Amino acid sequence: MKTVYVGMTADIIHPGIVNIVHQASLFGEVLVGLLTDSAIAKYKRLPYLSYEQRKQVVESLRDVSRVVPQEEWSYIPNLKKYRPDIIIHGDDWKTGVLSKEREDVYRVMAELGGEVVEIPYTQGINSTAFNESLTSIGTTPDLRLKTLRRLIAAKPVVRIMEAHSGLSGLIIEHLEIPKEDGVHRFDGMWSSSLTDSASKGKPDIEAVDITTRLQDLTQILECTTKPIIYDGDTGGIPEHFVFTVRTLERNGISAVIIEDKRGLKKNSLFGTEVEQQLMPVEEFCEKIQAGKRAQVTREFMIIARLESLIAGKTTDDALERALAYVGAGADGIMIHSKESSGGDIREFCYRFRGEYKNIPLILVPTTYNQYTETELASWGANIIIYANHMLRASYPAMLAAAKTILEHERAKEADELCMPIKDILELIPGAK
Ligand code: SPV
Ligand code: MG
Repeated sequence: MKTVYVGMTADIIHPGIVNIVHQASLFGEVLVGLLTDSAIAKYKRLPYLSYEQRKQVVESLRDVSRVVPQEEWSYIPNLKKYRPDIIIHGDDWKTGVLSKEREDVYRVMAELGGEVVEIPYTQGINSTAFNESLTSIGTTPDLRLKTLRRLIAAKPVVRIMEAHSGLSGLIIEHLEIPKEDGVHRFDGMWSSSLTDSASKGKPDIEAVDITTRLQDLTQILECTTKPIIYDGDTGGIPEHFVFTVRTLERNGISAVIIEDKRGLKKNSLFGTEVEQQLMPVEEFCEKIQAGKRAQVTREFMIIARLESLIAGKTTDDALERALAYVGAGADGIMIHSKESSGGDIREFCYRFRGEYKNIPLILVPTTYNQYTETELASWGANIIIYANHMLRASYPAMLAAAKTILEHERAKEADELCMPIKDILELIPGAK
């Protein structure tokens, strides 16, 4: 009996897949290489179903003999490992992004003495089209909430961008840039206290309450599907924090980050220009524990944010606190600094990683922005947050247009600073 290899994601089992598997079974025993979350994450969004769920579905297909993980986007490592007699693929890979992969597969199968069989692609049915329509239907709070942990497990570094409105959320939801190592996109959104406050003309001092911030968040939730990390400031008193945790979970937010400051909170990027009081370690641990006790889902994350470096304290102080917070149940650590060299952050990361290999580490490189995501990941970071860039980019653009109109006493000159009317009309699907 020959072995026939078929690679697939199988998030949605449709007649096109059933057809390929059936065709494969006519040649021999069907070995399905099921792409893992990390194999998929380089090129596509994470599937809706987890690997285990997809495996369960594929194993139950009549024509499938065995399912093995395909850990890479490329078929090559598995072809070398399992040495199938035949690999079967839809003929849609002759052109487009998969054409290079097709060449490699032909070469490797020839080396292995095997064969490549291409079968006609089922017109009008493919997973990408299904995925697009699923995205347009939306997501559920439960599904969205769980996605952050899956992304952390699947990706070398999770890329998060600040959103403060539906419109900024839409950019983050849809923007994609094809690069050599895959398709780059933002993995999720940061609900920033700084930009939520600034967009309301308020200072970043916890003056905008959670009910008000949830109104902005609701706009974002309505038109996006990606996970959200909520900037919880100090979290308030523990008795209030427990309600925040449940409110966020109910809305499908994946994580809250709370910082270990007390008294009147001022924005961290002021550093020691303003008084930044740190909370005693025990007290902050109690707040984390209260939050963990209150949470209903298993997947929600409470991340402890260290303000030691912001308050002019040492890396030793930050590390000591980090260990205590992890001990208290924090699901991740965010370390912040306004130093532009990044040296203090790097030192912290190395020392923290010396203690904990796997606790998620979050960085917000606003001032030390010369480092790439790959460099920050090599220090041990799992999540990079671009904390304020959508708002900071929009303000100068609005200001320039307003200035031009004031100066010329008409709007003609502002046109080149603005998107065309046609584009704004068509920006949101379904407007016509
Ligand atoms: C925010 O975006 O509100 C933050 C990050 O908390 S920072 O402004 O750098 O403190
Ligand atoms: Mg903040």
